[in-house]
Amino acid sequence: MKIYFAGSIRGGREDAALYLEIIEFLKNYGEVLTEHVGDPSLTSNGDGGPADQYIHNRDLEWLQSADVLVAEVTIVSMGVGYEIGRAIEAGKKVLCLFRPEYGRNLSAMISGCPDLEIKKYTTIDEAQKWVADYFKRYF
Ligand code: 6IA
Repeated sequence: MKIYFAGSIRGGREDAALYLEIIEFLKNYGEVLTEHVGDPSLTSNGDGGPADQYIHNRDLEWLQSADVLVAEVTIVSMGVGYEIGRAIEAGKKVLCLFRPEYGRNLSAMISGCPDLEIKKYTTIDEAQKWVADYFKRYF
């Protein structure tokens, strides 16, 4: 089982610690291809890393090889939205985790999409429960 975890990078790193916790839990179900998304040292404006074209092409290859995309969508991120769209076009299973109390409404292009599942949560325990439920149902 290959899992692609998506979370905001340039969209803002406020939830980086939460991404890490979700990634650690996802490891119970398979290989997480994108562990770096939870790396606390990865900042939204850091540089010195690989060129953007390299990142895009490498990430898309990983996405194509994944069985499932799990996306934390609370912080608005163009990259995460793009990955969700590409995953759906490729026929991948997509689970979105969203914290409504953060005070933002989810884009209609995500909340209105019939080809993915959105689970609302408040605590990490709840997020884990939704992940467990999703993997039990589909894999
Ligand atoms: O638009 P965003 O940067 O918020 O998009 C985040 C999403 O795109 C994540 O789910 C990642 O899979 C992917 N992504 C975006 N940037 C990177 C990256 N380095 N490395 C790996 N995956 C990425 C960004 C460069 C850094 C110096 C800011």
